[in-house]
Amino acid sequence: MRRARLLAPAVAVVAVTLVAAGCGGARNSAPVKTTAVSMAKSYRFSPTAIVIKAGQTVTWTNNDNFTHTVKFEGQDDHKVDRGHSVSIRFDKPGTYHYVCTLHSKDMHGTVIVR
Ligand SMILES: [Cu+2]
Repeated sequence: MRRARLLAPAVAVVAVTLVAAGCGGARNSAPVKTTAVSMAKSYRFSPTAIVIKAGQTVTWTNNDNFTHTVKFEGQDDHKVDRGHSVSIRFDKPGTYHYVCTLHSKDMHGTVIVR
């Protein structure tokens, strides 16, 4: 049923490394309560920071004309072509940072799991 669940145990590992990385995701805008993230134009994830509940699945959809990726530390890089999406389930509370490896300088985001 939930294929993305397979990723959950590995995603949980990210939390350990993120603690060491500190809270670099802090920005002016507060995290948005949603499970839908768009890869929009201007090379950014929108919203940049989201907050969800443990057990929820986040879906990234590429609404841009270019291919982007979703890569959490210690995880596989999920390539998302234009018009496609990827879903990842988060079972453990924590703060998870991710990047688009193709545009890692500009495209990064945060998933806060409560
Ligand atoms: Cu990108």
